[in-house]
Amino acid sequence: MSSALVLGDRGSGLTTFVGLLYTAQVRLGIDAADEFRFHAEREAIRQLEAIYGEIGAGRFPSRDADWEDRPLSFVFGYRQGKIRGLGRHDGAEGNGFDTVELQFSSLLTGTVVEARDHNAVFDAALRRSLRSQIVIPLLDASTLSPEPNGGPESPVARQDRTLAGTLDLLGKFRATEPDRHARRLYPLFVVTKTDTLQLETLRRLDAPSGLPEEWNPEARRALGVRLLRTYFPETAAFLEARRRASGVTVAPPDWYFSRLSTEGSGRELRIQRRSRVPVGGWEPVYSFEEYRALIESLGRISHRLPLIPAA
Ligand SMILES: Nc1nc2c(ncn2[C@@H]2O[C@H](COP(=O)(O)OP(=O)(O)OP(=O)(O)O)[C@@H](O)[C@H]2O)c(=O)[nH]1
Ligand SMILES: [Mg+2]
Repeated sequence: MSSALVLGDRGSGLTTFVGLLYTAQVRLGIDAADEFRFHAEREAIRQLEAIYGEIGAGRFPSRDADWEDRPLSFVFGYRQGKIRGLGRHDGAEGNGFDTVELQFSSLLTGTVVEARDHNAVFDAALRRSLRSQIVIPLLDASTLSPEPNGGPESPVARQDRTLAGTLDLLGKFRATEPDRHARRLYPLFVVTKTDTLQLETLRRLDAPSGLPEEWNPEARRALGVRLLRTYFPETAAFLEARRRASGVTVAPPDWYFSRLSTEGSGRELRIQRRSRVPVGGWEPVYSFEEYRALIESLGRISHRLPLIPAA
C-alpha cells in the first residue's frame, strides 16, 4: 500500500479532479478491461459514484468526498508488461496482473501551514497524510492572470506560499525515515480548469499549441517549469533545490493538465457531454488522456516505493 496526497486550495477543483480520476478509471475498466482493472472499497465507491453521477449529468459536483479524514483506497491492476517500469511481480496475484494499492487523501494547503504556524498538535489523520511520498498539488488555472505580479497578497502569491510551506513540511516528515527510498518525494502537478486559461496567459507562458493531450513530455515539463517560476516562485525554489541537507530528494515534477469543456456561465456553468459509442450512455468532455497518463504514473511510482502498512 502506498499513499498519495492531493493538495489544493478551497475551490481549486479538488472534487471535480477526484471525480474525473474515477471517471477515467471507469472508462479504462470498460474499454481496456483486459489491460486495466481497478477496485475500491465500498464506502469509497459510494462517494465516488455520487460525484461521477453528477459529472456524467453535466453538473459540477455539489458535494465533497469525505476524504480529508478518511483516505479513499484504490487498487489498480495492470496486465503485466503493459506499463514500462512496472516490473515488480512480487505480488504473485496471478492471472497476469500487477496490482498497486493506493490510498488517496486530500488536504487544503492552508490547513497544514496554519497548523504549523500555530504549533497545533497534528492529529493522526494529518500525520498520515503528511507521510505520503506521492504528492499531487492542484494549481487552479483560473487564478492565473496574464499579469503575474499581483503583489505578495494576491491569491496566487498566497497559494504559492502555502504550497511551498506544505511541501517543506512534507519533506521534514520524510527526513526522519531511515530507508533512503522512503526519503524521496514524487510531486505530480495537476493544473485544473485549464479550459479557463486566457490566451494572453498561454502566450506569456509560451505554451505549446494544441491540446495538452498532444504535448510531448519535454514540452509539458518545460511549460511546468515556466509556470512555477512565473507564478509560484517559492514552490519553484523548493523543487529546484533537489538535494537537501536533510537527505530528502524531490523527483522532477510531472505535469498533467485537467480540462473540461463547459457551456453557459456563472451559476449556470455546465459540463459538456458526448455520447459514449459503442458502450452507451454519456461522458463528460474532458482531458481523458491526461488522467490516463496520471493513473499510469501513479502505478509506476508506487511500485518503486517502500510499502507502508495499511492504515
Ligand atoms: N471551467 C472549469 N471550471 C471548473 C473545472 N473544475 C472545477 N471548476 C469550477 O470550480 C468550481 C469548484 O470545483 P470543485 O471541484 O467543487 O472544487 P473544490 O476544490 O472541491 O471546491 P470546494 O470543495 O468548494 O472547496 C466548480 O463548481 C466549477 O465552477 C474545470 O475543469 N473547468
Ligand atoms: Mg470540494
